[in-house]
Amino acid sequence: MKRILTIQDISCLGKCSITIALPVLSAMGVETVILPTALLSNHTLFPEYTKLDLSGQMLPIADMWKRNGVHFDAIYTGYLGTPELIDETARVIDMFRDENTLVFIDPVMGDNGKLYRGFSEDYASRNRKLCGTADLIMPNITEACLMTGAKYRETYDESYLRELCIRLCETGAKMTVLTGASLLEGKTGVYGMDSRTGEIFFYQNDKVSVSYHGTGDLFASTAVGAMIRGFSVRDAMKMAADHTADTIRATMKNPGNPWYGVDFESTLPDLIGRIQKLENSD
Ligand code: PXL
Repeated sequence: MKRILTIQDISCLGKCSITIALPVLSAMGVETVILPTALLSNHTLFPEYTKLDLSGQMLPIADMWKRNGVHFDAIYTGYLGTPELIDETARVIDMFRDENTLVFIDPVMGDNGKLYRGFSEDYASRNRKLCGTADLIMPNITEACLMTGAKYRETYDESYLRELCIRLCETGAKMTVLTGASLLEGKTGVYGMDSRTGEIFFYQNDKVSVSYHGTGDLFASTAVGAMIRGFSVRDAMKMAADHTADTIRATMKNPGNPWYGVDFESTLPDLIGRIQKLENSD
């Protein structure tokens, strides 16, 4: 079984980061080791939250793993918390990376043209540096603009997405996948570029009109899980986009209306089915 290390915060309430990555990756048949960067009472879209910075723990934990001879097939990072935590994360990646370790970075820091609460421009520039070390990065359009200095647009055409990808490839990341990228009215999906070949790829599905917190984390976890299970980047992105859209639709049916997160639990069986179906078609 492949082993992945995911480095993100733990938000105790409000499904996101590790509380999505761990169950999703486990369900996909990947051994998932966690390194929490911070412990929050709840995610930062609630009116208030507590936050304990765990930077003092990260290197002692990583050192202990090193002493115990652990190897990771992949490292996947998401919301980290502070510029210093980004630097600590970079150090942990350096400690464990070898030629067989894939590094996936989701530079979680904003949406709808704005940084999330608690982040400054410094956070964006450190994230840009971290992205430069990745095999694959998965920013949304807001995060892409924050890291490249490009102007954020609500409406755009394909040349805008292509330009963003070119600028993101300039960070040094081997592959860039823009999430929440729309090529047609009523559609959304991914638009990516391989920096080594300049090859473009995209996938679009129907846009669901509501937005829930944590969908970016569900998308990234699913895409990473599929790639680790051996699917091509294209197949992994398609699976993640379809699965995320289905999960949003399932969440809409919940009469409890969980504004603080998606009902990813209800679609885990479908996700396992997707993995098995693609595996059987090989
Ligand atoms: O889903 C991204 C995310 C992760 N972790 C925390 C957050 C957010 C987005 O707001 O606040 C703590």
